[in-house]
Amino acid sequence: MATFKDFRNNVKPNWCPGCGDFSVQAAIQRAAANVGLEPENLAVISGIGCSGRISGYINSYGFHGIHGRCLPIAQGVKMANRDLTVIASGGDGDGFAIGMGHTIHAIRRNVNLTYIVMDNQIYGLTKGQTSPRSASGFKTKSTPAGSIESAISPMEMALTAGATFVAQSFSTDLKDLTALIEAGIQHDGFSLINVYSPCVTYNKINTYEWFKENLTKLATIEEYDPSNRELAMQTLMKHDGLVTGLIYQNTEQKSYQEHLNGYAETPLAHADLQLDQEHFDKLAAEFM
Ligand SMILES: Cc1ncc(C[n+]2csc(CCOP(=O)(O)OP(=O)(O)O)c2C)c(N)n1
Ligand code: SF4
Repeated sequence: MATFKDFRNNVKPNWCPGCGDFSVQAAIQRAAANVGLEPENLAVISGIGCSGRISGYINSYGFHGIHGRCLPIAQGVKMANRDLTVIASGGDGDGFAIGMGHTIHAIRRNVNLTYIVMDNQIYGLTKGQTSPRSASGFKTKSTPAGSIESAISPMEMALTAGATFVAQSFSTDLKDLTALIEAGIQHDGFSLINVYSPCVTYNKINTYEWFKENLTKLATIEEYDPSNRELAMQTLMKHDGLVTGLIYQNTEQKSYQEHLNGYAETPLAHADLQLDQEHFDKLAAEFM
């Protein structure tokens, strides 16, 4: 049986020392081993950004896609090969700016995969511009007088889009984050896990200390019930989204695959797709 070490490869991450993304990488590796996967059972699909490099740092199948497009690729991989556990991952810019259309539709489509967003509330790779997760007033090179836009609330957005699994974590809470990723992998449907993952180089506001002071663990809220969508929304609004833990899970709703009429028993990846001569000639004739 694989251990988390089997999900390591020999590529040294070039994240800045102290970047929150290191813990997310470790949590994915631990969760994959804890749920009994072998490296050949896992595909990690990422977008572009510092966070997007993660697919290259895990010993599994991987695809480093294009900016904001990890979800279309990840959904395609899962539809073509249901035997793979698929994790999509990227930054808050990747998922909530250029990729937001894909994020909302992937949530409501409910394909069985886990989407992990490394939310540092800034664009890291391009050297520190405002992201849709930056608070209004946030000063960066792209907003020297402070951002005049308000920040997106991804967890509230996910609930309204019909999400069946919504969770949030903080990268230093390795144990909690690992458990949430395990639960996300085991959830039969689309799971969104937003991870506060500080950018120590460009975001001097939302630091490790800032999160420690401002985050509330749902486990400490008496009578919190993650199956209650209304309570989840109220709690998010009350805490300005700054909560960690399993926010909402709906185990009743079927995944996209289960709904799909005619979804073949044999995954496309294992099907014999070779055309015999007769079929090839017939197809070719259509283009003559
Ligand atoms: C189509 C396209 N638009 C813009 C870019 C430039 N770009 C690369 S990464 C990035 C944002 C990175 O921020 P985020 O997704 O939050 O990830 P982080 O680097 O913070 O982990 C941008 C705008 C690009 N590579 N491709
Ligand atoms: S720039 Fe920020 S997000 Fe990128 S590796 Fe460095 S600390 Fe991490």
